Amino acid sequence: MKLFYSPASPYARKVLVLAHETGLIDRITVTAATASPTGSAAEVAAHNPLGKIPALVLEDGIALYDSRVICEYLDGLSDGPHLFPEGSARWDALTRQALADGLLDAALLTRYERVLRPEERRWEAWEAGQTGKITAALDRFEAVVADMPVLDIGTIAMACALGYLDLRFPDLAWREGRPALAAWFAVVEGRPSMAATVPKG
Ligand code: GSH
Repeated sequence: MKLFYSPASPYARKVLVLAHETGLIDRITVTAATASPTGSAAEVAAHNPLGKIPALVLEDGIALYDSRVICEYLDGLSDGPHLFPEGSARWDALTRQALADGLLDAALLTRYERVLRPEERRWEAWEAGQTGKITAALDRFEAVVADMPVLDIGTIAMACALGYLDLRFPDLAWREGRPALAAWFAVVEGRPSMAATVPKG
């Protein structure tokens, strides 16, 4: 299986962390590719019409996207631990994944606004709105972190989201006022799956 990814992409990191945790990492060949709202690598667009990464191309040429679909597919292949729980725990895990991905969507939109949009066209209220979504998601995580399972797709998504904030938004100082979340992340980022996928770029 071939994974189009970028070393800075938190969504691609989710896939890689899950692949490490389920023992599937050796079955995946990673290919670095660029993706941007203003133009993505042709090879990415050839597999994902949205031009976004991650995209996973299977042995038979079928492409899977987005990160949620890829993670669930890989989890289904796993003979070891399963990170998409069954029963009522499933909806809790999927909702935490949605919250973490939503935090990331707001962070990515802010990043694109800061880096790609010409300065004279930037809209402060719009960036403030995205930052509000990020901080509201962080506050919710602070409130629920003590009751979370050690590892499921929701906690992986959260860990990747926090790692992305450290990479791109140190100015946000997300640990301030969120001691439980900070302590949780300090432990999680020490897992071999997280240490092997520290974002760069
Ligand atoms: N919902 C998607 C997922 O979970 O995979 C989001 C993927 C995404 O936005 N990836 C970014 C991207 O490809 C890179 S981190 N951006 C290019 C674009 O927005 O066109």
